[in-house]
Amino acid sequence: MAPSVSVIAQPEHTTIQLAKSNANSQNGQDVLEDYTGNYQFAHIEEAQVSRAMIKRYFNTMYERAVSDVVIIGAGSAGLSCAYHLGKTRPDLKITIIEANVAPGGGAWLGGQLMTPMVVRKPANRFLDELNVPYEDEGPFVVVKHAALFTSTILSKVLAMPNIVMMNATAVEDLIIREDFQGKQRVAGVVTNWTLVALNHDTQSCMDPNVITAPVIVTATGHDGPMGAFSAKRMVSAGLLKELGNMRGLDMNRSEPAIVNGTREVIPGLIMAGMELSEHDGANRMGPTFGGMMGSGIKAAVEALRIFESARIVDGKIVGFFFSSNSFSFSDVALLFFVAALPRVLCLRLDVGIFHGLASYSNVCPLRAASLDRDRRRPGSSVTGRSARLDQLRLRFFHVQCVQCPDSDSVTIDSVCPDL
Ligand code: AHZ
Repeated sequence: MAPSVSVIAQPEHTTIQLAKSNANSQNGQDVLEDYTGNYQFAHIEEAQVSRAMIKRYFNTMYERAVSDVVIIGAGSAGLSCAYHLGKTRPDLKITIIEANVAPGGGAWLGGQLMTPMVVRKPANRFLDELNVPYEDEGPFVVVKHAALFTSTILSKVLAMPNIVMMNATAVEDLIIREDFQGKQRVAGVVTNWTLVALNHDTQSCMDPNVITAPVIVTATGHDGPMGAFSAKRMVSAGLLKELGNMRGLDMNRSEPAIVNGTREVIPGLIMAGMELSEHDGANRMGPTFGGMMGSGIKAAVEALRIFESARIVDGKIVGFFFSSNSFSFSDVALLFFVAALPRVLCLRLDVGIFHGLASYSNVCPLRAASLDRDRRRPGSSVTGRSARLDQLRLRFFHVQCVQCPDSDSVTIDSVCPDL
């Protein structure tokens, strides 16, 4: 139980009390913001500090053991993804895992340790959204210090109630298992304190922790001591034949290639930022950051697409709904063909009926229910107007054999059992 604290009246409109105070020092609990040598803090027990951190941190770990989205890496791509996703879907539990003590990746500086950050248009719109000022140079803009972008986006991301970040924590492995369709799916991350992860060669086995999530965004940067982590793991797990390897610098090719190529590289795993250059064999862009912002936002858009189309139970995808976004053009073309097939066959049946041909087999497997029940029996026949109606209906029936002596009468020889 925290001891009660009495706050000595402070002057209005300022937190700084310059006048000498008459602090009540009976129980040592008085606080005073006085910069003339009498500044007094509330008394505290050391264990209170420990408990305040432990309770919150481990509650977070407990709650986030099943997350909605895990973002691996808090560089410019990972943070841009977190911002867009967290803002668009405040209901999603988004957990960022960052191996370094300081989040931000390489975005604390521009190029060659210089501070200004160059962002090509139209990615300056993201800076507008974040309220990060810049100088306009025509095709690109310049933020006076890269840290202004990174500290701003970090503060906005961390202020979102649905986002938590665990830094000094490394993703050591991926959870890869069969999904409800029998396909290999990335279903979570395997984590450890980074200092532990860096010492597996010096200590005996130090087992990790896990976080499951239906969607993982990996944005671990290009190859380095930790970088391109998931791309490399895909290779060692046999899910990718080999790394494409980052190509030489070409700003004009690389930035659109990374943004447009940001995608779900294997079920459950969306890859963003420079990690994708290692996966795809794309060019690097060097010190221009619009591509990272665009790629992060595209990763968020891809994640949202999955959430719109998937049925998720306890952090696992158990099925998919139909959604216009979840189909490619070739999927739609295939569906159209499959849907049209029975009609094409039925057309043959109609033509056959009107030419008085004897019989057709297994023609139309659809819409059996629309045939009157008493006419679904073998041997039943109809003539006149009804026959014409039935001829139309028969386009959709699962009829094994139809006798058609003339265009005005239809006799059903036999009917499939499921009618
Ligand atoms: O610490 C890494 C960094 O903050 C973190 N990370 C890497 N492996 C991890 C792991 N677990 C947890 N196993 C991990 N975190 O991922 C972050 C990557 O940030 P980054 O700035 O290196 O990558 P980015 O893709 O966001 O931005 C790349 C910026 C570059 S590199 C480049 C060039 O070389 O040409 N140009 C630009 C703009």
